[in-house]
Amino acid sequence: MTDPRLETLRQALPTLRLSVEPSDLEHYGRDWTRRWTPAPLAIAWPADTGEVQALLRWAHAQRVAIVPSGGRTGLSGGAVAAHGELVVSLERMSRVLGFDPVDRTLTVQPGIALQAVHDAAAAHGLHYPVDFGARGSCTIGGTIATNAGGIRVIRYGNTREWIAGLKLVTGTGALLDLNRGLVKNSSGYDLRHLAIGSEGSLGLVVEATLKLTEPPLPAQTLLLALPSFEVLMQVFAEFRARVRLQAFEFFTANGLAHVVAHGGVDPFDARHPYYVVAEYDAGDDAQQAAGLAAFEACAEAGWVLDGVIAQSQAQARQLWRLREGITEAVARYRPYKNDVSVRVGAMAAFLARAQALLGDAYPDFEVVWFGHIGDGNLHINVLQPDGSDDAGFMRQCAQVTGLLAGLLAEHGGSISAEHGIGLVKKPWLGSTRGAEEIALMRGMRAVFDPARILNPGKLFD
Ligand code: 2HG
Ligand code: ZN
Repeated sequence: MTDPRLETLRQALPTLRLSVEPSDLEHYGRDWTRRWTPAPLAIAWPADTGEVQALLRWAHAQRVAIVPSGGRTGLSGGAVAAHGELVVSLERMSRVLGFDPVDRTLTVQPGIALQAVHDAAAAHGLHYPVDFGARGSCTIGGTIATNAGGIRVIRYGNTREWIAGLKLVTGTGALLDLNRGLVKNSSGYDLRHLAIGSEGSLGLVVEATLKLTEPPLPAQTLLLALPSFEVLMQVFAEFRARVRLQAFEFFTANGLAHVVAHGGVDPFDARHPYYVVAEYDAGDDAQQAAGLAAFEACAEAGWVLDGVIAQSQAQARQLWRLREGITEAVARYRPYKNDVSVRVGAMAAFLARAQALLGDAYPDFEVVWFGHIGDGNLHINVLQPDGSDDAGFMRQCAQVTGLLAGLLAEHGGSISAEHGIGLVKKPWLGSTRGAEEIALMRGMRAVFDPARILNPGKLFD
């Protein structure tokens, strides 16, 4: 450990676990983007809030940049450390600290995996409803830092809705206890909500009090094959009018093909242009009948090319895999990802324009489209052709993102729906946020972190 700054850290915090092992630097210096070469100064694993505070006081004094690190499943480069930063992994702070049956809250440390939160809530007969494919590895701290969305937003909203309290350590090492689990708190600025979605730029979450709810009703899962996106939106409207949706997710034939190549099972005999995995409340006969009626109405209208209603939990899981398996199935192509949103009502018009734009811009690249219909959130994965040159591919993708950003601005949309801005989308923040708004955000960052040590270079400069 030769860097003199690390020696001062050792002196300031003799008990802190630290590593400069090349394998640790490599592992903890990257996220799922795989576009930057990890080059952190070192990795630190604080054991508790006191160590995080001491660490940040030291970093503030020494002007050492910090990259907070959870499960590193992020897709925007928010957890990348490529410029000699100190990565602060919160994985040792992964305990459930408490459960309150009256408030129906679970208090956890930031490094706990989302799946472990689901399990802890279930052990008390309750439910934490934020959910998505990376549930096994992503951590609650990371979901808060990005205001993560996922597959249940249509019913439950984003992470923001489920945070009753937060403890945050700022860039000077100060500990803020934000909202303290209160339901009502009309006492000025809600800094909790400022911290949610701040991508580690205002502080490190060291504790979160999560709201819990009743477990969802038993659900019916179905997969529909559809001829066009316009029809898909009509089917969405029909289902939404007749049943209480828990999820309504779409993908296209090539996305399905990638998942099938990775062991997914296509229940249909032929491939179709669009697919939807939908899930709706089916707790009693009336709800089941309503779902069946929605399905029949869509079939009678000639909208459905094929369809299957899951007959068991195992089959429902198989259908879900076709949608949730896409990210992993295409990962080997190191896709350039866009994660954009428009108002739900503007989806069809936006998608038609975006598909035309990308069809022209990427005649030679395979583009995989999927996403969360009920939230107006499209995922666009541009697959890098095998053997192509990295820099050229990224240049072309960046150019097209510029065009897409223009289209989003026209439609009043956002360049990042749920993955965050990080490094990947930083150049286009201005397509979604006004110049005055960004200037205010910069000012807020300077208040929380006057030495600019918290995840510098992410979100905006
Ligand atoms: C999903 O909805 C995730 O599956 C990942 O947000 C999206 O890989 C992606 O682009
Ligand atoms: Zn998503």
